[in-house]
Amino acid sequence: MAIHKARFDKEEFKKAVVGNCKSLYRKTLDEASQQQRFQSVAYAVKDLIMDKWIATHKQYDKEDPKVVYYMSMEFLMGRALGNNMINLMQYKEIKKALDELGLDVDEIEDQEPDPALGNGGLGRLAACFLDSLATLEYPSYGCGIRYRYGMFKQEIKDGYQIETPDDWLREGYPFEIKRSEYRYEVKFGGYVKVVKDEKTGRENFVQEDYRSVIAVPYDLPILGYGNNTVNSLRIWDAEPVVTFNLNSFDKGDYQKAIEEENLAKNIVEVLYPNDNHYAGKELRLKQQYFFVSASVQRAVDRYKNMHNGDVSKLYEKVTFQLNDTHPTVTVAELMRILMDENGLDWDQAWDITSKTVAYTNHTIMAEALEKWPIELFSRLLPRIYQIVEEINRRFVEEIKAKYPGDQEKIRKMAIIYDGQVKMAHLAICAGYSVNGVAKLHTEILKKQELKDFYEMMPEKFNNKTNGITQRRFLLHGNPLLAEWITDKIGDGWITDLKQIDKLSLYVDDKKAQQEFMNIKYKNKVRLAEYIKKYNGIDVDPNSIFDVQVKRLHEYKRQLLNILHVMYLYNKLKSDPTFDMEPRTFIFGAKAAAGYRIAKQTIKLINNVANVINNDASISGKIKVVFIENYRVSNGEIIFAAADVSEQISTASKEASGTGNMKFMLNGAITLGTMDGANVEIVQEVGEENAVIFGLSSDEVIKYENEGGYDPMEIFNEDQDVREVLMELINGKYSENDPEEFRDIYNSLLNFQDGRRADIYFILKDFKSYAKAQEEIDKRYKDKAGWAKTVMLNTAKSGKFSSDRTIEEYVKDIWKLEKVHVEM
Ligand code: GPQ
Repeated sequence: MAIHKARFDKEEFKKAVVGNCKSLYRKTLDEASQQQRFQSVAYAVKDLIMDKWIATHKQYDKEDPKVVYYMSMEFLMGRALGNNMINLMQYKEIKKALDELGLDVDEIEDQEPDPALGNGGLGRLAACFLDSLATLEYPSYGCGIRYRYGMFKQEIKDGYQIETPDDWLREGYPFEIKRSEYRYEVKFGGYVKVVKDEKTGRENFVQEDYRSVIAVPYDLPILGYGNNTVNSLRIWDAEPVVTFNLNSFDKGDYQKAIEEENLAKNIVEVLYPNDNHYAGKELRLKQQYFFVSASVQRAVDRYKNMHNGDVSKLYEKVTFQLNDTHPTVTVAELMRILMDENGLDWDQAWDITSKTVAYTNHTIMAEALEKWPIELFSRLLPRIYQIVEEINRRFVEEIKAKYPGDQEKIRKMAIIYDGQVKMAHLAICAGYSVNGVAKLHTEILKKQELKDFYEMMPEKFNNKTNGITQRRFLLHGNPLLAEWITDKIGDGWITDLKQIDKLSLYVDDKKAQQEFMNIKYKNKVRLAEYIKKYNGIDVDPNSIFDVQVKRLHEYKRQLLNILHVMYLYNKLKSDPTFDMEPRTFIFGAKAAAGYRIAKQTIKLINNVANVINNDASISGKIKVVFIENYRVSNGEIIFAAADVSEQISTASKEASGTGNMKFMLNGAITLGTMDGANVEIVQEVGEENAVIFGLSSDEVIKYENEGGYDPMEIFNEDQDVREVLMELINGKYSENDPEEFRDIYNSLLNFQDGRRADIYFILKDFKSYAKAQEEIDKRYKDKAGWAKTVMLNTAKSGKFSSDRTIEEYVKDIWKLEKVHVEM
């Protein structure tokens, strides 16, 4: 790839910063607050982006390339300033300019709120994909929602998670631009009137008596690394149709004006903080249709403008990728626009739609499946529901034709069944591609979860193993290692991560090992300082940094981790000769606000931390730290500092995982189950350079099909496990309320609320996990062996770049062509 490095005029840049401060705040830089300085710098950087952004879209208008619209309820972007400086290839130059202005680049970057318009892996994947698309010069739009409040901020008070609103727009977000010219009306409710056109005999469907909002887009620039491509992330805000609806007021329809005002305000108010979980809230369906309708209207209009108003070949230039089922109403909305607004008949519209929409599945967790009650769905989206009904009717006919007399197939595959609209079935039926996000996950989809669909339409199914962008998670997050790697093998890895394999040559080189471990040590010092500052806890950078950061979910088994810490602590206390490498167990996780047992687990981790960290008798052999408000920005610091990457989900449950890849890239060893992309990590790095434990996915699935296993047997036979479990309810970690962790205890041992005991096989895997942890301890004692292993993890991480993932989507699904932007 030809890397393009633009001229950078340092003096001009400095002038711009000073000028911005003056025009924005009427202040000199000295007088300005840190936030105001950040804003002044950010606007100066935005200026550097603007010409490229314009040039990119001019080029797209001229060449009329095929475009992918990445439809997602979530984009977990993380901070933009540093990333933009990097992708402009001007990080050092700008840092120098800031130095000369007396500004510290780290402090300035630290002023930016993390745009956190996502929950976890799914939203962060979308952000990595946008970075790769721009870097690889593929035309694309991210389409989403401009939530007024993103992912909540987490505070820990007295060991409990407290959620506070993420008011990320309070100071104004410097990188966005409002695009009032692209406003669209989105209609909700009312009823559908059928109007017969007397001349043509055609039936037209008209929505009446509806409420509507105006969708107004804001664009965020997405910079390619070292090129002139600047794509857009388009996030939609909602405004009332008329702010004070005088018209309606005059007509006495005051109520309607108020309702529309409220609809607009509520719709984009907040991101639902659920990860891998469907809550069935009406407002959530409104959010989905809101951004989908606006995005599809815009995409169709753009296409029509470029093709004389003729939509019949839309699929040649437009493709919509559905990031899970959340935007699946895209299917029906596109049908509606093609038929009701462009006069196509059903077959024409279906032909186009089913060549335009593709679907990615991100989970097999049953509780995540979106199944809207017909009552709600049809009341909110009457015309869309009609269309879904007709899609379903035709699909059921197809099923009948293929499997005559097989009622069971219809029950399992119909889009509408049992009073519910099943979004995954709609996405699969209408989509031209269905993909999973790691090899194992896709196999499970084909063999279990979506077996019937796979049998009926095998050609649609394919795998796209997830990836991450090395620009953020190594180049920006770990500058010391990035520089060292570039010294050794050149900078090709930045846009071609496969090249990082060249480091393999150095893994037995003592000097290189020493350098690599020195960098790891410095990164551990950086994290230790962060922990001291935000947690007030002293941790030893010479101890093993053993890290589990990800959303709190039972299937991810943070509980297994902390139970093992309790077990280790018991061992240390009871056996004075027990020898272990000092270990710092680091956790970071947000729990959905309504997820009780997840919140209890956070409290448990904090209470265990409290007891252990304050026990002088173990002389600091174990420390436990819960990092508050885990998010993209502190994640970058955490990945760089980790020795051990905890990827311990119940096998079969984690579709892919992407944190696992970030740790690997930064030189940590995976301690994990054979789940999600861990399987492929082990394949790349070699079994001997990971530590694997636990049931296989086949074993888990087999138990599940047989109705589970009996954790009581383990409780009765394994004294160590029993001791730890009793400590959950004897007040050892909850002096004030011995009952505090009763739910956790029960979840492991008792059938309750219609749920089997220990459905995530925590006790079943406990012994094998403890052994794996011993293995880690043993390996760490061998310094050279350890260095080699973690270096190999970095060296063998090439496959896990989102650049590779995107190239696969482009080749197999989207069929895009690169557009090179000259300046
Ligand atoms: N994932 Cl369905 C989420 O983060 N949120 C969700 O609502 C769903 C999936 C994750 C999934 O759990 C991880 O295993 C994947 O690595 C990630 O999506 C990206 O595919």
